[in-house]
Amino acid sequence: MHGRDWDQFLIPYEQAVEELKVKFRSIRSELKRKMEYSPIEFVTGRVKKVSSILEKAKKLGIPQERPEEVPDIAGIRIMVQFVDDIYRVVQLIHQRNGKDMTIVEEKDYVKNTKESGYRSYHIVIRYPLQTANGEKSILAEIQIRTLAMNFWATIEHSLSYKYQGNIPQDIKDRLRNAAEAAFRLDEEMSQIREEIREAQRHFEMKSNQVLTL
Ligand code: 0O2
Repeated sequence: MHGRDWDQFLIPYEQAVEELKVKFRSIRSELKRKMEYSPIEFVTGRVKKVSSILEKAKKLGIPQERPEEVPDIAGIRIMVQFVDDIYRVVQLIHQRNGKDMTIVEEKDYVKNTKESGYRSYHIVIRYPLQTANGEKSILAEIQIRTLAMNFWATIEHSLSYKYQGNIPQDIKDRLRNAAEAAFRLDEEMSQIREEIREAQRHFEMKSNQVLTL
């Protein structure tokens, strides 16, 4: 595929990322407006770069002429405050299964931490789109993680990029320690979750009062 073909190929993936961001952000704002607890803190999304698609296809043994089999060309990330919230979001996605999305694969790297120290919950979905040329469905990956997991993964990802995947052993060891610290932070926060939630509710109610004055 050449430049313009890739541009065309990526159009539905861009559309899927935009639609999925709107859908998950809407869940957050709907729950907030109903003064209910939202397990979703914030949502981001990206379309994978062409060079990364080709690299990933190679790694997964996918033929270059079938890039649509790469599962995470469209990627959505949902950040939550507490580990329990990850499973609440997973439940929300299960409820949508067979409706506006179909679950293809799930990987729980929260319970099964990766060798690197990486933790997150991954769900690959098949997502149908209405395009100018009719219906088309594509694969998308949803990653769900706490703020602490996201902090660690973002730092580790940039170091991995800097060292082209070969992070020196001493830095790897420190990253594993940092992952352990992030795990403990999540545990500590979960212990005082109710205390934190009460403070946040109080704060939100106060800000709403100021806004309506
Ligand atoms: P990018 O730039 O984020 O898109 P693998 O591909 O072998 O690492 P696996 O088990 O095939 O992982 O899983 P999956 O579900 O496809 O997850 C791959 C994605 O998860 C990665 O995408 C990362 O986003 C994230 N991820 C997995 N392992 C790690 C890790 O050790 N550190 C960090 N920071 N992220 C990880 P890409 O395509 O590698 O990168």
